[in-house]
Amino acid sequence: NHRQADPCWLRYAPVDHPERLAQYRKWCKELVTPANPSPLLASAIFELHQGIESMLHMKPQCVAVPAEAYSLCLGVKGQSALIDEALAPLADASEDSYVIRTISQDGRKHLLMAGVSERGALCSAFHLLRLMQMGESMEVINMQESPDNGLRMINQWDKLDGSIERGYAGGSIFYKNNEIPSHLTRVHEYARLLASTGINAIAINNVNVHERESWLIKLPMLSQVARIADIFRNYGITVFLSVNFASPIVVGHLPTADPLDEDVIAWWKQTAAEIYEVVPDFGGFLVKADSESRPGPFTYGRNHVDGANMLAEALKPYGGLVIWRCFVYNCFQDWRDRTTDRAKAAYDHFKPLDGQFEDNVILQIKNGPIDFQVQEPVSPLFGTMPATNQMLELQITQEYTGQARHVCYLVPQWKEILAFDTYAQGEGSEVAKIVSGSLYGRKLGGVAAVSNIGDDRNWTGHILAQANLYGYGRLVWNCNLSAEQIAREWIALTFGSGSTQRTEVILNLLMTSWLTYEQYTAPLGVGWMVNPHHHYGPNVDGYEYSRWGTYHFADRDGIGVDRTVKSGTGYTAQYREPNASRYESLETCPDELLLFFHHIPYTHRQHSGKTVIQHIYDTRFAGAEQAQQFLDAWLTLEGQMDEEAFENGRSRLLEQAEHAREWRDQINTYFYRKSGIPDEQGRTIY
Ligand code: GCW
Repeated sequence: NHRQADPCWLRYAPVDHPERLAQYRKWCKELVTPANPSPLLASAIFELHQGIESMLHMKPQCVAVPAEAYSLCLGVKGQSALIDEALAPLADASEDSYVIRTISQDGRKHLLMAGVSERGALCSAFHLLRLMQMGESMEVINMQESPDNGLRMINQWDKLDGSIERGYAGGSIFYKNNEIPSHLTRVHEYARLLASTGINAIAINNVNVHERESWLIKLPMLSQVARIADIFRNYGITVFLSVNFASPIVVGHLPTADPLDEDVIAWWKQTAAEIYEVVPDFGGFLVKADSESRPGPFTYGRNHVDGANMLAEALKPYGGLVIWRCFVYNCFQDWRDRTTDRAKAAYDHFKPLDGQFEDNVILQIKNGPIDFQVQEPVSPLFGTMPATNQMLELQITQEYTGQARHVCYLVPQWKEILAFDTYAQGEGSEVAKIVSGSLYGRKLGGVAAVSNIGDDRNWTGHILAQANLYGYGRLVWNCNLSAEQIAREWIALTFGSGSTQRTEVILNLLMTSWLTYEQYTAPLGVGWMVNPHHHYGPNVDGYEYSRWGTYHFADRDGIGVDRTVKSGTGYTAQYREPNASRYESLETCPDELLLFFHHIPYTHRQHSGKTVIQHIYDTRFAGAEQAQQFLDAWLTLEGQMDEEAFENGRSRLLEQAEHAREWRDQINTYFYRKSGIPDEQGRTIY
């Protein structure tokens, strides 16, 4: 794939508004920077040059001392009195904070982009370029920015053979044929894209670490990892590796990986020392252990604390972190067993361990108790471990939400998750405050998400899926941005800020897409109903008699999973009040999660007044209809964007519209056959 990759939201389209153009040109004649910029600052300077040249068709003069009446001025704390004064309000703020300010001095005007750290400065440069692309005035600016989350991380599920687990946009940009390729142009472009949204960490291999990937932590593979780390470092992004807990056996040829074994402990310490020789600012390990048949401490009768702390001690001298995933459950369940509830697993495993983890361990918790479904409650583990660092894990790649073939803008879902009140410290204990660390005053925390990019020219397969990658970075930097605000930014940066019709069509499509997807797929929070393995397309009983613990229990009378204390698995008790009672009672359980928490007759009336069966029919029809409207609306945009983008959207929305009808009919027919209850409106159910 030698064609140039899509620049996505870093298009830097020429400014065509004459007044804005004149104003921007006035400011951008001169760029004041330190004389010998570090590589990271050099990235910021390069980016400013590239952006200005492309948007304004002029080359800024790079100088150390301002000479013009107007100048841009990029710098870092400690560089000059001017910059330090501008940064004064950020004295206690995070390293990544920055200000953008216009100031007058000695009869000259400066537009300062100043970071507490170099990374902050880079973020400020990207911010200014974003303002220009959005057509904002540069005349008077006075803003300061601090990220809400310390770690703003991306997880790649890329494998050394070049494939990507749950990847829907081509092959890996990191690996090909079991090697790290000699040309890493796409990785460089990716670093720019991520840095521009505020991302500061990345784990570059799949959490399922098999034989080959286990060797990434050792030379000679490690020196290849270092090449990737070099690229990301220049964009302020720290590289992590996913590790195989059984590495001492697989790589070290020891007879055991027991975390309390002396030789194992020494092996990891030695390995950490070697890693930091080669990658001095290495971020640390991401670990999937004792999960879905991956090795872990359980094999040796040890627990997660033993496993995580052993690794944490090895990394501690170098400032490295252990990010330990909580996606731990019994994946060999017997469907006949109605007492085991997969939703309860993470809480049951980890809650009792609160306070025992080293302070450089962070627990990474998936947003929901099951697995990135289109609708599920927030994991009750958030906030229940006040003495443990916690991080939220989201999935940008749309494993269960249309796999980049359907449009599903996920920022609204992520907003709901972050805003969920756990009541951990009384009202106002939202997930956002738990994972940022602010609720319990913890230094480490943040958000990680599974990436949706591959080597497709447009990165994400579906052009509209770029909005999810962009939106993720923006949202975890600032959780208060609205989903609409982020969508509007993305649209302006990607398609241009003109044409309100184009903007409104795309905005409406994005903003309604999550609900639409939910409407024609699995109803009311029950989840799954997908084809096993690849998870694409309808299959109502696909997982019903499997070992994965993901059942809907539909019979002729009703459907849903009884997770109440009163008569079910007791899962609702894992929530604090008032959430526990709200979910426990049919009267107060929110409609959209009804079948996640309750097994109910088809004739049960929801709060909306509709019976469950009629709701299923109505929403399946509405969702499929809406998917068709997405396509119709997109077709009105022909000629309003480049041919390739238009065609990409057209063909994918066409598939979505067809496929939504397939979902509609399979779900409706299934429930009609089960219940025997006809549609009140007499529409065709096969
Ligand atoms: O959602 C499931 C996926 C697996 C994935 C696993 C996990 C990386 O189907 O492909 O493995 O979750 O998160 O570990």
